[in-house]
Amino acid sequence: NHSKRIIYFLMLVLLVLVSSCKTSKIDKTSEITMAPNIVFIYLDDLGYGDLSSYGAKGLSTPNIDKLASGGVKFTNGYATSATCTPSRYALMTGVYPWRNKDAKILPGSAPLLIAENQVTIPKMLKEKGYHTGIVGKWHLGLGNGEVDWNKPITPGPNQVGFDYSYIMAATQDRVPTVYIDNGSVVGLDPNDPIEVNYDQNFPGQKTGKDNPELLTMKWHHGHNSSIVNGIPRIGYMKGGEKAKWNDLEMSDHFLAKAQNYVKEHKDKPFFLYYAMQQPHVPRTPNPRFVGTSKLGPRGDVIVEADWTIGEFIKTLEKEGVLENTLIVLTSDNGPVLNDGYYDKAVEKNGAHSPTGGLRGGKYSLFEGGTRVPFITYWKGKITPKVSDALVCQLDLLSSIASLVNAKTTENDSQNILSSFLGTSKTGRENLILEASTRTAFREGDWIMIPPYQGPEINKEVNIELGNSNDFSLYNIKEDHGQKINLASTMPQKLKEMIATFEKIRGK
Ligand code: NG6
Ligand code: CA
Repeated sequence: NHSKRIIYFLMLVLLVLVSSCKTSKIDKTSEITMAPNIVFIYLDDLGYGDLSSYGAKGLSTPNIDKLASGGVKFTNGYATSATCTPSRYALMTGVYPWRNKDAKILPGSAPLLIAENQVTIPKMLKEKGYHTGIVGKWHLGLGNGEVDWNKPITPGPNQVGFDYSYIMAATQDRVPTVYIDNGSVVGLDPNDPIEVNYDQNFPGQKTGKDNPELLTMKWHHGHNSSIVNGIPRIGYMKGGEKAKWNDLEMSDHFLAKAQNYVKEHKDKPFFLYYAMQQPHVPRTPNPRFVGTSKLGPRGDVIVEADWTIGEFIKTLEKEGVLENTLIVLTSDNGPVLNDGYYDKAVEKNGAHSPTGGLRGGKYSLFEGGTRVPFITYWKGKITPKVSDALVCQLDLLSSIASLVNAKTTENDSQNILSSFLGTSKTGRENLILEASTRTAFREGDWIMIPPYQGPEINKEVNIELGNSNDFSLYNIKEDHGQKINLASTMPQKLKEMIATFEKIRGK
């Protein structure tokens, strides 16, 4: 009897142990799958071929390559658009930017493009208990019209989902050339107020156009208004002397903010949108990085960005959150060599192909405009692989919603979480690509570009835009560089492509 009791007791203990073990396992996985930290590392104008893991020549990006080889490296990853503002709009909202007529490259004085009642990734994550932050380039407009840069600037990122924001308003080549911390210009002296104007100069202010003797970087086209740190910019700015950023320190500056953000928020799920400025113009590598590539400043700032990302990853590791963080690294649009300054990007390019052999580049409706490096990395969770799945930044909203179990109504943004995590080979079926409001259509291995009026080439930047009097049809699997137009030899395929495109896009 006594030994029977002991056996019963032991069995009970075993049962309790087994079941507690089981539940703790479930809890653990649900913890991991439900609320990982999410980090977007978003580069500016980084082309499909600009990383060594994507075939770059004359520069090396070991830190990003480590993410690529330890995560999913996509070969068919897209920004929605061939310029910045529309791509960022789509990334944040999951809405095709051509649905919003104002989603074009914005001046630094433009009003907020995202409606305050619109769904955004940070808003959706906030509802799930995340802390949300943005560090870096915003370029989605600020305020409701006239912005007074000397008062709290609102609405902005903090009104569309971000608990924390530390940003530059537009681009590195646009005024105001100041950092904005949760809506307030950093280091602003009230006795030296800032004024910004995109139409006319302020009396007596020097400009790149009239004062070439003051310039340390020469402008090639555009970029001849106010001079800041010897660099002529787009737009006019007056005052705010002490608040002006230091271009050479920008990468270190944003890095420190991103690192601090992780340190401060590591105990709770967080979402960080880390929007880097490289390799957009003006290319101003910190002196530590000058000459680190064979490509001049454009290559040097890519190396700088890579180092910076390495430091950031080290912080995630040191703070003990790397294994619970999903990292998405990609770029807002394709590459450009000369985007308005003489900086030797063209002369020193050598055998490097910034688009990785894709046709066109930034501003183009050809693939070089929108197909970009795209990497997802989640240590211990994502199995390394190269994926050919068709994925777009547009889909991050619905896919992340699915990851964190949030409600979303799928519209333009599709839930392709399994593709992003590398467990499915099929991404979306088709995608509308956009370049300066013109649109093209990809489905399967095919791309159709409708006829558009306008120059074939933007001569200033020397990029083919994708304008043509006739329809174009390419099989990009067999014809990586979109050289062979099959529109007239495959009329049935063309017809089908046009029909599906028009159904989505509207006539
Ligand atoms: C263009 C600028 C270009 C760049 C671009 C925006 C001129 C002539 N060109 O208007 O230099 O700033 O806007 O780039 O001003 S983006 O990546 O933010 O879309
Ligand atoms: Ca860009």
